[in-house]
Amino acid sequence: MSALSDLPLLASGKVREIYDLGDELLIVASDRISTYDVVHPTPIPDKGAVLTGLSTFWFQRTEDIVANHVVSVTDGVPAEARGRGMVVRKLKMLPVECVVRGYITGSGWKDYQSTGAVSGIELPAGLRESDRLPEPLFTPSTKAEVGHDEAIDFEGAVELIGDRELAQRVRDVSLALYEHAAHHARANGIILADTKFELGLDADGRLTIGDEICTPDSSRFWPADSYEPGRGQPSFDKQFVRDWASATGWDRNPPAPPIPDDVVSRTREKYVEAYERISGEKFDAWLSRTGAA
Ligand code: Q0Z
Repeated sequence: MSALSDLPLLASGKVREIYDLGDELLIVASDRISTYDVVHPTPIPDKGAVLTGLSTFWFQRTEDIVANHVVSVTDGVPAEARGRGMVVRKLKMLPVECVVRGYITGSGWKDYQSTGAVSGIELPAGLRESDRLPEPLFTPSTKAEVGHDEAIDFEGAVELIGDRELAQRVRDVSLALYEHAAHHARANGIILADTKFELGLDADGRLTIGDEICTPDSSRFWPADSYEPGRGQPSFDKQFVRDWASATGWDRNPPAPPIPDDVVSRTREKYVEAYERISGEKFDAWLSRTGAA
């Protein structure tokens, strides 16, 4: 039994850690939450387990589309990370973020307003903020070490990947993953507006999806029942925190304020609801299955 604190930390993100297990890696999703790109000092209990449970659900459901990096969510996961931890195979990650957009929002909406195009793809005139796109778009970006990723077009992805046929497979796999997940989420009352995948090559050179897949941290989840184009949409998971944080007058610069108990509790419920709507099983079943509770 290894304790997390004894493992070599390979990388630390705003809300996750990766540890080196030798031949494999351990990814641990924390309960930390960010709004406006800044992490709050208050955790959301079970957020990490919800995200890992959702990734596990999607990885299983998309094995026919592309291989994934999952080894185990039980064996090899230290007790303190159960439910939040995933043992994965080491991949050689491709140097592009594989973004797919089904709706026009965020930086895609900004780019459309200034140029009429997103990722070099011309779009029809007259789209409103949050409109569903005529078809989902592959809109890759660079992987910035610090700061924000930079949007590129498909030719930019071909150059970075260095192999046109591989870049085409990356685009086709990304679109197929999004179409699958967005259809399933929509049937369960959640609009998956956009999402970001990280693909790599395994030891045999096989295209493989790593990292996380279609979680609320790598995607925009919108409640379908309040969807209304022509404005920004509320976040399924983070809206209570955003509304509360805005109302405090916080200027969105670090440090983020501590989150009050009632906002923490309502936000936790939204994450659990997202897990249950999408997976079709009680969140407690995930915690039991992984030995977390
Ligand atoms: C993913 C990241 C995180 C910080 C490296 N299977 C893999 N093989 C090789 N590398 C990665 C993976 Cl998942 C890998 N990241 C992103 C994740 C914390 C950065 F949890 N970095």
